[in-house]
Amino acid sequence: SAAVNQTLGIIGVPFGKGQSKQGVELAPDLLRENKLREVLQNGDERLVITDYGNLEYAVDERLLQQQRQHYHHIRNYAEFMACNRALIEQVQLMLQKNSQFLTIGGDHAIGFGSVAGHLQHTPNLSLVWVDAHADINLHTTSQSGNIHGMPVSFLLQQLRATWQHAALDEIAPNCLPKDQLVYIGLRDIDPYEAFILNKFGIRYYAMDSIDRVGVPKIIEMTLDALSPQNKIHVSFDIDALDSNVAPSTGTAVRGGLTLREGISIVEALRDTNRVQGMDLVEINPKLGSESDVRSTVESGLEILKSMFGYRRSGARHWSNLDTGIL
Ligand code: B3U
Ligand code: MN
Ligand code: MN
Repeated sequence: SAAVNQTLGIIGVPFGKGQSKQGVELAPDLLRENKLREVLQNGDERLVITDYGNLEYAVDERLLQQQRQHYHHIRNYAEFMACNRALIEQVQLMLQKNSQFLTIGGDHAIGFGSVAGHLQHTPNLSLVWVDAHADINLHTTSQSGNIHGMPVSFLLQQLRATWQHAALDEIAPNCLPKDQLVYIGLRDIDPYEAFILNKFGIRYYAMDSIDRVGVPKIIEMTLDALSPQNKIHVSFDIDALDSNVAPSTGTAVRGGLTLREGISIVEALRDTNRVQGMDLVEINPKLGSESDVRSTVESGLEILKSMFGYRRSGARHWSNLDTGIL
């Protein structure tokens, strides 16, 4: 049979404590039940998929103490850290054995551990954060106290100092330079987040710039901004998509990406052959009607299959076919 040239590790992270709505923790198993593996495989035997199941973690006294002493004003700090600490290890394990990995949330709080684990394996990393939200609050700026609105602040050199009691230098010494981050799809930015984005000159393409210049130009500018030698991590929040194609999510926002725009973004990034890690987060099957859940899951699977296998322009795996019939 054909030579293997792509290996993909999958980890489910059923973590929902970064926000307050029940249900996000069900998404990894729901995607599996909806044929995640078959969709990604897409008949191409050169892709070898290993599913590592769902992440487990344990909270310890040290984290509870950090929470009590320094972070009691935000919700579930200790659980957040325990989960992400485990994810940082898991991602490195997956990258030792696979050419790519996929992290399925859960809420976007796990974006910290997924990207941080990636950075520990591959220090020269760029991050594309596709989201309606910037998720860059500090514990001192968050209005909601929800940690899924803060993961990016744990990743950036210039912001992690605000988490000085979190021992980040122990669990994730490598961090992301601010010029290697690009946001796409933003349309619900808190005032203090806007201040942070502008103060540090972080590149972000909100929906208005996508409307003005279109997705191809946005991708061109994104890739121009990122180091061409770097591997890429794509953290995809399902709420980046318009709520008409992804209604079952905790903070749906209208006026988002069409499914085709979402697919175009993912295809263009994947065509760089530099995407080494991806997250898909914030699908919540407890929100909306049965048909809302179905369309949200289907949209999520379309996004994933465009990253890992399927091409709208036709099969890429002719080498698997019996071409002798012609
Ligand atoms: N920026 C707000 C809202 C929010 C962030 N991420 C989501 N919602 N999904 C916050 O709570 O920090
Ligand atoms: Mn998010
Ligand atoms: Mn979001």
